[in-house]
This record gives sequence, structure tokens and C-alpha cells, in this order.
Amino acid sequence: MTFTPTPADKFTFGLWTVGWTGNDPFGVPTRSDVDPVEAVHKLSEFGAYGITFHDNDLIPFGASANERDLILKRFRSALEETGLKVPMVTTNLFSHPVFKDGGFTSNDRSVRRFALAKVLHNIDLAAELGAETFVMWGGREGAEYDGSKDINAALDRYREGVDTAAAYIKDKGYGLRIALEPKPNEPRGDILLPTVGHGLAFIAQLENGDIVGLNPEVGHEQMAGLNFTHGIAQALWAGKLFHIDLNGQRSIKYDQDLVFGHGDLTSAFFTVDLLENGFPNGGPRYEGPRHFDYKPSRTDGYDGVWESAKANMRMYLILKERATAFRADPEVQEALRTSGVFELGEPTLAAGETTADLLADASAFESFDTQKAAERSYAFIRLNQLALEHLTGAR
Ligand code: ASO
Repeated sequence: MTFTPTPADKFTFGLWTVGWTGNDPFGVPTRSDVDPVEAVHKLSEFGAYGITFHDNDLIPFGASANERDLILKRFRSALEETGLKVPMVTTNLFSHPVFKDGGFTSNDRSVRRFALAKVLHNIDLAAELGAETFVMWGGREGAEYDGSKDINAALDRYREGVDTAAAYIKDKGYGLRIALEPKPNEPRGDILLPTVGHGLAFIAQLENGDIVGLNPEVGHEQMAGLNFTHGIAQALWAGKLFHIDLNGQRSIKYDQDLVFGHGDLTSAFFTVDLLENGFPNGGPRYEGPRHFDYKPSRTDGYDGVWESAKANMRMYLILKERATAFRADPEVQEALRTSGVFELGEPTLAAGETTADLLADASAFESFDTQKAAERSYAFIRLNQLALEHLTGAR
């Protein structure tokens, strides 16, 4: 096994990931800037499929039209030379101090109008570059103090912003879909749409929700103490897994943005198993890019930037190979059957069976042997041991 990535693996990276210079709330940068053109060349050399960016990762906030054109021209030629794609574009509504109380949900209406216009301009750029997904991470949409934000009004404004952006995409006939990215906190004390579940409930309230889905991130769900694989499973079930952010996180703490698999490895294994092998009983599949949203640790030098980029893809491919072996193992298939995993795929009522039929079926209730059913061993431990043996290479 060589675990060599190719564009067919559809690995993509945010420009802000390899471009992170190591500044954090307690320290200044530990590395110098990475030229976006160099990032395009390196990622393509390593076998990635694409690169993604926030408007201001590439074009500095407040750049003149002339500067913008020159930057884009240079970036575009690098894309043409390498064949690297831009499948996703996103907008920075969090770095500049103007967004300190949010973009779409700032208490200041003029800021909300500025944020919306910034997003619409960036949607044009995303469409021009052939992107399919427009991510919206509302990192500053939130509050530190419960009394400072009318949450009802904030959600109205959030809905207004997302619906307006979606309507703009439709009016222009762009082939873009919006993917909202949940996060529970950081940089705000509390962020709106904190989890996948909140995101799904929000989308159901939209007028243009048909082109709005989610971009769940491993670490963000884990920061909320939630199971990432279950989160993306529900997003898939709802037809809303439009994009994915892969990285690593070790428990509930600040957003670590580690290399994929360098956090909760068992969870990463089951995430790859779901993405690559699908649900055991069949169901919706994710076909989009495998996007890495991580940070090369600030302890590492320039070499570490590229080592970590390669490590993300290598970890994914290793886990893919392990997950494939897991599913192909006849003993695992037998264990899945014993554990009732396939039985769950069978509807609870028979085809055409009514509630009256169920109630008339004495075997379902009156004569149902609850004692025997209660004694059933699901043998989940054996199944999990088999998974871990495949994960660790013991099988
Ligand atoms: C940077 C954030 C990340 C998010 C991205 C998109 O750190 O979590 O996915 O911006 O806006």
C-alpha cells in the first residue's frame, strides 16, 4: 500500500489552512506568509484535487479593483498550469473589526448590509471560478452576553441573509449550493447554529432551503461533545450533506484543527467508513470533495506545513484501506448480522400492514416473549473489537 493521493480522491484544502502562520490569541505568527500561488503548486504536486478560500485569504480586505484583478489573474494562471480546481469558496465575515458583533446578525444594520453585499460579490467570484459550493461559517454570529442579542430577531436576520444569498444564486442561474457550517463557540462565547442539528432545523425554516445544506466540521461537533459520524449521518439522511470539513480534535476544548485522524482516531475511522462504504443498509452517499480544514501546528516550521498537508491525505487513505478491509471481512459481516445491524434496515410494519393489523397480531404484543427478547445479546463489543482490530492493523 503506497497511500499516494491522486485528484480522483477529491482531496481539497482551504488556502487558510496551509496558509496559517501560527498567530493565536496568545502569540504572534511563528511562520511567514505562504504565497497562494505556491500553495496551488504544492497541493497539486502532492496529488490534491482542489483549493478553497475565503475572499480575504486571497484578496486583502479593502483591495482596489486593480489589485484584485492582478491577484486573481496570477491565481488563475496557477490553477490553469496545475489543473487544480476551486470547488468551494467562502466569505470572511469574521476577521475585520467591523464584524465584531457579526455579519448577517450584527446589531448594527449598516454592518448587516455591508456583510450581505460582501457575500453577494463573493458569490459572483465563486461562480466565475466554477465552484459548486458556497460555505457560510458564521463565526461572529453570536454573543457573549445573553442580554446583548435578541435571538429571535437574530435568527430572523440570519434567515433573511441566507435566503437573500440563495435567491441571488437562483436569479443569476449559478450552479452553486450554500453549505452552512455549525460551530458551538469560539471566537464568540456562543455562536448561532451551534451544531448540525441546529443547522438542519434552521434550513427547514428557509424559503430557498432547497439549495442550502451543511458543511459539518469534525472538531466543531466534537467541541460540543457530539458524535461527528452521527452528525454527518443525519445530514446525509436529510439530503443536506453538501460539503465536509475534516480535521482532528481531542475532546471538548478550544478548536484544535489538528490533522485528520490526529484527534479521535476511532471516530475518524467510522467517518471514513461511512463516507467510503456508505450505510450498512444502503442510503444516501456523499460524493463531494474530502475537504481538510486544519491548521499546521504553530510549533512546526515551513516543512511542517507541507508535511501536515500530506499527512491529512495519507491518514484518510490509510483509514479508507482499513475501513474497506473491515467491511470485506466475512467475520465482520457475520458479526453485523448477529448484532442486528441489517435487521434495522427492515421496516417495523410489514408492507401494507396497518396499525389495526399490528394491534390484532398477538405475537407482537400479548404473547410477545419480552423475557427472551430482553435476554438477547447484541454482541456489540465483539463487533467493535473487530473494528478496532482492523483499525490498528491487527487483522
Ligand atoms: C475558518 C474557520 C473554519 C471555517 C472556515 C470557513 O476556522 O472553521 O470552516 O473559516 O469560513
